[in-house]
Amino acid sequence: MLSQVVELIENKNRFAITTHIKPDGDGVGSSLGLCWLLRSLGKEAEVIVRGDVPPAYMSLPGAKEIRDVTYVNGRYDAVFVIECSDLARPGIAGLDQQFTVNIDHHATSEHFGTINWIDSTASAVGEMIYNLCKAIGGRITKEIAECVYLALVTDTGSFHFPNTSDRTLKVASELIKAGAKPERIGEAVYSNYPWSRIELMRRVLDTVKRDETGRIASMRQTIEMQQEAAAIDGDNNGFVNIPLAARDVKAVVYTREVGHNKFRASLRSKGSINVAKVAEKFGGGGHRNASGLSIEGDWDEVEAMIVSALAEAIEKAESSV
Ligand SMILES: [Mn+2]
Repeated sequence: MLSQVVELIENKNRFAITTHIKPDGDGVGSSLGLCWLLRSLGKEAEVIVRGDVPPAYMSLPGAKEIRDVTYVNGRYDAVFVIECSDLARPGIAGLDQQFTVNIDHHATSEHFGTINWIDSTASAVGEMIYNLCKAIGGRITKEIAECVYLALVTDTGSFHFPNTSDRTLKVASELIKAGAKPERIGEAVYSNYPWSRIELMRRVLDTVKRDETGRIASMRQTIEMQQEAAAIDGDNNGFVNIPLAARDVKAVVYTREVGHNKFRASLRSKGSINVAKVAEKFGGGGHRNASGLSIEGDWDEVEAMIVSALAEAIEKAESSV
């Protein structure tokens, strides 16, 4: 919990921060925000991530110093693990030998850390980093503000997803006061993609279809499409939300081929339709309106199973109104 994290930071000096592989805006923004907070408190801190950081987040202060590592190769008093469901998600060997601090806002997170601070009421881990800064008596520097603001913007869909609360906007307001520039960060995130994103989008959207009710949309991404588009990690960020823009569409499943008969699926929904529950049926997890899972099998069958689970979730939501 928060008090344990505060006590740890007050008593120790050398920290590393990591997040999941293929990090999103909350993963990168929160990790860097925490890094700047620790440094502002006179501590040694660095961010270590397996693989590349998406270009959309490279303009953040400190992003260029993020180290790409495959194993924990420094000596730390503790390693913060941001937004990971388990200790394998960062893809970094040796984390199990470290004193780890699990910080997450997903209720489904395993309590894998030596310390676990889970706040499922937070819109983003970024909001938790802000709370940590306040709890420890730190000052929101311009660097912290920019990193945490990006985390909030990306995890709340620019402040319109249902996780957006009055607290989220209050925090965002404080971050702007501390120097975060919404226009600059918005442009860096949303108007800064390589052309390969557009090429990939064209191919993925070509597969979009609806079930017979017209309320569930599905679309696919093959490995071949990625190659044809010369896509890089993060190029497909947010694709899953595109079909939700249609009035009648209540839920979306977006499956990506990751190997032979192996898929990663993202689920999205509107209103009270709970796709976290749907993902859990298949061993995944997430939030009510945004979740994900991994699955193996014949693509058509796998997709049909998920679509029928989504249909059940829609019925359930409607019958409880
Ligand atoms: Mn998040």
